[in-house]
Amino acid sequence: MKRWISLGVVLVMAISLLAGCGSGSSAKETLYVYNWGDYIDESVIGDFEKEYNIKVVYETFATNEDMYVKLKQGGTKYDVAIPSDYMIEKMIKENLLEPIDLTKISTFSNIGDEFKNLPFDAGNKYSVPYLWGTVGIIYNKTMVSDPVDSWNILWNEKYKGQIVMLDSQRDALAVSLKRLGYSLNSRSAEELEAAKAELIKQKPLVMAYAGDNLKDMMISGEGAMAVCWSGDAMYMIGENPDLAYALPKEGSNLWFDNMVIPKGAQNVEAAHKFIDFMNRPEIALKNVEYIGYSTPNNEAKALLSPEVSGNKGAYPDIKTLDNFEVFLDPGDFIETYNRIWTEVKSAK
Ligand code: N2P
Repeated sequence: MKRWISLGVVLVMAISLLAGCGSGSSAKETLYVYNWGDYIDESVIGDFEKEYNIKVVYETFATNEDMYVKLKQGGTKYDVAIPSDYMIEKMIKENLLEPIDLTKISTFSNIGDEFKNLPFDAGNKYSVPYLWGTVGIIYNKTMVSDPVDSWNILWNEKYKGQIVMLDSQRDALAVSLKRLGYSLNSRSAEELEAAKAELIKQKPLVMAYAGDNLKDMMISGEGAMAVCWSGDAMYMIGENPDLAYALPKEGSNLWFDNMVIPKGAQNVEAAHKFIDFMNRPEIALKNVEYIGYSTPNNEAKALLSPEVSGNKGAYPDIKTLDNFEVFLDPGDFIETYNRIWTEVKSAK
């Protein structure tokens, strides 16, 4: 009797071992995705994994510059990344991207014309639109008594210790350049020096240079105003109705974040599937309803509540954004931007 039982145990063990081997040998396909922090509804990743039986390894970055350094130094295996306009322009020039086969992106037709074929990637040879927006000022109506219509308010002594700046090189310098009446794509060392001097002068008023954590500072009522991206503003207003979003009259940045396939990607096939999937109307809709950012996807936008799609903060008419500029890759002049930014950040 005992012998039969132990034989049975051995058999069961052998079968489960074999079954284990079976699933082990058909190792699941993997897709490596590199995106901004707080920039996706993670349930969408689960939906993709389930439908395609592909495991997604998802990692995040805080700025375009962080992402670039990581990809440039090599040794990464990202299949999809989501940089902004000027960084895509730079990466194309430096041969850091794989071409995208648009015949595999059937959902590309859902994208609005104003988001296709933009100068940083004419013909969308290397990138497919993901989200877009502006840079502006989020402020707390109960804490700010002055009108918020100019970048100047970020230099107002009255709000000392309650002003939050965006910890992002191009964005912070853009605020200072536009305030002085310069282009945010300036290639003048003098203009950048002037922008730097103003940011250093402003530092005693600044509560923090922050990234994704600025949302908490504003929602909690700790900060009176912050420079932020429009989608984050929509999210914050949803969490705290005392907040409002303003676009300064001096103009600002209009940006486009697109999905790309970095050179050296191991799973270009799955990358195409993911890019295609993200632009399905119901997926794009689920994603933007969760994060608050603006979709370039006409089909998804049509499914949004009129309250959201008609919100001028999230969906301004691009043609009316007069003094707005899209960032351009500064080429070699980037060294001046880098130096100026380091000097701003290290100034006491
Ligand atoms: C979200 C990052 C938004 C990127 N945390 C703006 N280009």
